[in-house]
Amino acid sequence: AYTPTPQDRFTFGLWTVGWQARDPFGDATRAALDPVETVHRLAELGAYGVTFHDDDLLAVEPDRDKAIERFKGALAETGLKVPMATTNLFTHPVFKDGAFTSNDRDVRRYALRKVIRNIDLAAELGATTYVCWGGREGAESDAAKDVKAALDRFREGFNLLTSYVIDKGYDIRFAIEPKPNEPRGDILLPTVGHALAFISELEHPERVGLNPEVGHEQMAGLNFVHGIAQALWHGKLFHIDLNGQHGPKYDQDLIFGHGDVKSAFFLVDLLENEGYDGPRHFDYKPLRTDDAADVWESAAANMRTYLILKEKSKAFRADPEVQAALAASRVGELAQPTLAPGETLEDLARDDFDLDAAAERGFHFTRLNQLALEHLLGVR
Ligand code: GLT
Ligand code: MN
Ligand code: MN
Repeated sequence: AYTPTPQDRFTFGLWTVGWQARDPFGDATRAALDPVETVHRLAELGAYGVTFHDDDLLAVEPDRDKAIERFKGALAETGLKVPMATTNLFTHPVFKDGAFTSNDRDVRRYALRKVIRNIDLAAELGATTYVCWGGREGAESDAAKDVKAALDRFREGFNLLTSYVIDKGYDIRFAIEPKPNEPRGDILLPTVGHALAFISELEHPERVGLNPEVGHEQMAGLNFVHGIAQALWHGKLFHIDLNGQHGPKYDQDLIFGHGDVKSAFFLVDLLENEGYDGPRHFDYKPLRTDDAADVWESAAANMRTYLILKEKSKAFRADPEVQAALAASRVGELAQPTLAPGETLEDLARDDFDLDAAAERGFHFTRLNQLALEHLLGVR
């Protein structure tokens, strides 16, 4: 029942299973993975697709043309899709002060060229989402970055890129991935909310949405489920990075569900019931302590956990006690407009409202919360 199939639309970045586990304090604990092997392994595990940074393709074959040819071969052999691609604008030392918002204009121009080259490949491979994670777009000192100018340059970058895909006739939309900090002390467009506001200032806002990541909002102490609900409300959930995180600390990129599992449950519940139809993309890192074989177990664990939570969500929604509890908590009443059709503010004055009685009414949220927990713990 928890065996994934391509219909589940699970996707993985090459850089996830391919992470060699270098961290700021230690060397790699695993060998480089051949993207061709990754494609085959993911297909065997039941994934739908694979995503990549331009540089990920070069993990074992430095010649770009040859690397692309080998990658295409693996895709053709397995039927794996490429729904999304992105650019590495953070590893090379040239990006130490960012890419689109580097103080160095030459770097900004190089970054745009690098993105455009990979957009052409993304379009060729059929990707419809292009993710932009502003890895090093930020600062450690408020004196070092003119934030208003940086946002101007960020906007200039997105305006140029959206015009480019429109001119080329590419069926590609951009998805901004917010993150509050790491590797920079502070990163621009740090949360879902900041990114949503930024998008409304663009020339082609309809071409730009979000790729929120579970851990990135949770690093900032924010409620990821609420962030996703608002992104959906704005029609901006173009893509999603699923993983796990234990609250505000460094970016853990744990397996999906291996962080805040209750939040993961309500996230799956939201995605499955509120019409998100994009890929379920895992952006996690296999533990540094895992060996080469464990990596594939960890990839499978992401999908299995998602499918378990999906089943839990169905059982939760179908449970008559949950339905009664939802009604008792008047959750559905919030969908009712506050004024009836035709009513005006003047009609409010005529309300027959018993202030004391309303103040006394409880919402019974404890019961709901406990029911959710019991479903999650498998005792219902
Ligand atoms: C990097 C980052 C991720 C982003 C990737 C896209 S790169 O691994 O930690 O959150 O989604 O650039
Ligand atoms: Mn992350
Ligand atoms: Mn991510």
